Amino acid sequence: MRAVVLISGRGSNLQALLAAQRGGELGVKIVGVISSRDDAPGLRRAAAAGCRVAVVDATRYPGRAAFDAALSEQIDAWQADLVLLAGFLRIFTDDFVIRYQNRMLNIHPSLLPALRGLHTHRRAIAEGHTEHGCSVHAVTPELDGGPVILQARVAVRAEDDEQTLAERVLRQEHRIYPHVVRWFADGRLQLNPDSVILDGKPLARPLQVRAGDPLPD
Ligand code: NHR
Ligand code: GAR
Repeated sequence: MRAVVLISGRGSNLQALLAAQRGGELGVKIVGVISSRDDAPGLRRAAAAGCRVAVVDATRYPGRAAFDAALSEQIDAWQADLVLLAGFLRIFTDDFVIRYQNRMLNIHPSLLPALRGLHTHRRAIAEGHTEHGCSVHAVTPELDGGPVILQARVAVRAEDDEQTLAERVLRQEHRIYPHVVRWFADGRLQLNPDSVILDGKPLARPLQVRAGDPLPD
């Protein structure tokens, strides 16, 4: 199975996926990495790992539809079976999402449906949340609204600031994202527009782990 990873920045989730691939634990081959920014540090990680890279610079397209068209041209040239968003910062048009419906995943830094959108750590602290975390979900046209597969819960500490909280959540992102990709690769996970099937059974609610706990099989 062939996966393409979409990034916009640092690329630490990409790095976690590449590490899992190297360890034989990912189950899919990352055939290319596409960045929406030409200065994304993640591009260097991809190149260092021997991955093909492409830049589809969002600032060079007149609108979302033109950007998405260029993106899908590259994804399709690489014949991706699976599209993985990893810190990707551009909202897609419905047409793009529908094209990759049922084969596109995202890692989002909150316990969805709480805190959709950006700056989730800052908002978790500002709103006084005592728990925070991250979610792997199927991408649907509704922003951060697709069915959630696996979440990791992280306690918010009184002394946390945006950065310390983000660091602890990020460590969990790096655990749960490769794990869910493996389920997909093994044919255990099927994505539908408003449900996900794991091992033949619809998930009534997301699977959850706490930060220290082992991941579900
Ligand atoms: N597109 C669709 N249609 N549905 C989803 O669920 C998507 C998506 C595109 C990206 C990732 C998401 C996240 O994990 C994602 C999910 C970007 C923004 C955003 O506001 C929000 C959520 C996510 C990604 N982007 C601004 C925009 O106007 C730009 C922000 C910037 O460039 O700094 O595209 O949180
Ligand atoms: C991660 O925390 C990811 O969940 C989040 O941005 C960070 C990217 O880090 N994604 C979003 O907020 C998407 N809008 P990375 O580039 O090191 O993987």
